[in-house]
Amino acid sequence: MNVVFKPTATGAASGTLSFADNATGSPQTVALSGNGAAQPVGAPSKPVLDPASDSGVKGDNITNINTPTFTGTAPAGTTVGILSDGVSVGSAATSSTGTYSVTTSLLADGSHAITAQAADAVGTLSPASAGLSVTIDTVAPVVTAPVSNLNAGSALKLNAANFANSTIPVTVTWSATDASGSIASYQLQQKKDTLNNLVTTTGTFTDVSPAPTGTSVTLDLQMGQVLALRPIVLNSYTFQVRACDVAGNCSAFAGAPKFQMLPVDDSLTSPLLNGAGSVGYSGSWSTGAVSGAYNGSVHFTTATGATAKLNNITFNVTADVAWVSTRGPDRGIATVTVDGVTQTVDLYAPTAQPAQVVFATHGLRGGAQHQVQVTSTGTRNTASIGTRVDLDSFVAIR
Ligand SMILES: [Ca+2]
Ligand SMILES: [Ca+2]
Repeated sequence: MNVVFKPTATGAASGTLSFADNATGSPQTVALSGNGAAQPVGAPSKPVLDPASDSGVKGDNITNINTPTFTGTAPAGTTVGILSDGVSVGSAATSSTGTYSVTTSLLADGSHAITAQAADAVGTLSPASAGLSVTIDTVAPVVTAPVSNLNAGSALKLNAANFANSTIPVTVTWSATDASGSIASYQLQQKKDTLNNLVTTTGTFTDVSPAPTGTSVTLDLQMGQVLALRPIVLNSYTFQVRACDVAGNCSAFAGAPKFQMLPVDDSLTSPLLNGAGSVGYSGSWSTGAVSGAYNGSVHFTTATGATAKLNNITFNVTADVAWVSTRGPDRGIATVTVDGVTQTVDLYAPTAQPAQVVFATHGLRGGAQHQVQVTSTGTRNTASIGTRVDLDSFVAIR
């Protein structure tokens, strides 16, 4: 019989070997001693961030869970330690089937190189595993409140059966920043309150669908109506937006002040509602039907220097005013003056285009008076065959 004494732990080791037989003096014992050499321990597999610890987008290893769990495989009987940037942040025994699962202590926000290292029963360490880059992000984006603007170059969508349901494009814009990640999504919500024939209906916030993919979206908002011999319909809109980053952190909603959409039709030569606008004309203006115009008709002039001025309007919040007109082959050039600043608007187009937003001014200060006036110049684009200038409506968000 041959017996081999081979200590597996590092350093001096001893033992006894006993022989038992039926002879006198049995058992006989032989002392054993020797020096053990360290047995290599295999490196664990590269750590995997447990999907339950990978918040927001799955599989991107960007998470807001700052005590994440990592899993992998390692030699059975070992203890696996997880290191973040080389510093131990947790350990656990490897299962009998050679798997490990370690939940770390708190990791600071930022990017970390995560490695695993196994130790056997006597503390012999394996090489470190391959590293996994993980980003901890617990900070939500910061988002600004949305701003709503009317747009020159857009057009109304007329509802001739019910002008109050005609719409005007409004561009809602906001901004967002995220310190350590990137923005994954926005949630824009709209609330519409309606005053219809003296009855107020208060809306609730609902998501604008589809959800915006950028920081701006253009929506067709119902204009309402302030027209003689019709029920007054005034819509007020409130927008709020929040941003969520790829780690799943969402900002609070940032809300804009409620604004009212106020159409001031050309027909309103005196105010129907206190502060809700009218148009003051000077010079020679006529009225006429235009198919596709708001309320079906416009004021128009070819007289040089004839003016149409937005009067009797109260601006409650930072406001925009749009001038809605007709473009066409016989339309001329007008100027628009806002608080003393004058711009030129050419109404020529090769084909007739009613209900066009030909001008919009932005950011009129709330609580202040503002002068908005259209002036016919009596001039025209060389392509035009006329100098006619139409006032279909002013529209304010106020
Ligand atoms: Ca993630
Ligand atoms: Ca009109």
